[in-house]
Amino acid sequence: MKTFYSPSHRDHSPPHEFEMGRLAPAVEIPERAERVRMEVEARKLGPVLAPSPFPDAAILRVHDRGLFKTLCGAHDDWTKRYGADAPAAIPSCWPARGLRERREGDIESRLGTYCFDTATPIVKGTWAAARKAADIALSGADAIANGARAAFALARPPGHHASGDVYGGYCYLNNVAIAAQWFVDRGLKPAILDVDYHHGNGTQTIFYRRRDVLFVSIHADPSFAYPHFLGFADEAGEGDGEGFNLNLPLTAGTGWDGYSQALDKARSRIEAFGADVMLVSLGLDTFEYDPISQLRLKTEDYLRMGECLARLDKPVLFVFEGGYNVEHLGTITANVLEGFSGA
Ligand code: SP5
Ligand code: ZN
Repeated sequence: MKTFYSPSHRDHSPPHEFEMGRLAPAVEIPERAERVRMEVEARKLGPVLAPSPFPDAAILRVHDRGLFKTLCGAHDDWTKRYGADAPAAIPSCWPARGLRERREGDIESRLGTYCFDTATPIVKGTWAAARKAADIALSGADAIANGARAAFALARPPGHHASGDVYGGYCYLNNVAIAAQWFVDRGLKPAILDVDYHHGNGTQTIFYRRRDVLFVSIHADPSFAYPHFLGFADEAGEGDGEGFNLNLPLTAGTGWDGYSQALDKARSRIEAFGADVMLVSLGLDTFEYDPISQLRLKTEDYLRMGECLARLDKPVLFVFEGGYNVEHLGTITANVLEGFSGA
């Protein structure tokens, strides 16, 4: 299996996020992708390749131009306003009900308009890394379109919380959605399965009114888990998209028994949809020792997850998302890939 990777992600290394009224050490850190790359190499799962450059147009099929331009210029705009040693750019005021969105305002108003949380800081290297992560996902899609049975987009920063015009949740550009749209534009019918611990609110929103892309997500119930405002079981799609969104929320503490039942439901829905290709938003924060999560998958369960995905018998593009136990992250990620390849 080909893995696509770029060292550009290392320059996206925000020291902090902001939560519970204070700066907290970031958990979405460069070491995450480095651990995974080293494990892929150590276990000889296949070549690790640099991505090819794809045009901005492939990203603008999914993302709003105002968001794209804001992300691209945010670090410059922020440091012009607050100085070269300013802390990372994080919004502190949002256009909630009754206030006006300002898509062309000053940097504070644009961060509030385009970002939904305080956990997604922008530093000097953020844009280059996010842009390259999209190239990584597109390079993986291209490998699949050229006949590969599977590819792994080792993208960082992650993407599934970013919608067409809102970023957040450590995500800036929605890598998996960009790749799915690229498949659609080549006449293919993609299904997205999101196995990250957190609901993929961005991906859901992008495809919510469409039936050409199926979105299925298995995640911790938003009644207690981030992103809190989307991901409930009654969200089935709207208009043309009705019936083409499936959320399978899980209670805290769910282990492999409950998880694999949800995986079986997801597989049947994808089978019935008749997808040509499957994209897996591969978050590894379902792990029992993840520092920010409350599901309980064990190391060996990830081998089973990979085997289970292989049973669908479709080409698969794995796109890396969350997962924050850096010590085990390489092992559990490689277990999914190896389970898939060996099955
Ligand atoms: C891609 C992805 O997995 N994004 C997850 C974003 C979750 N952000 C907020 C989680 C709040 C949990 N508290 C964490 C404490 C660590 N400082
Ligand atoms: Zn997550």
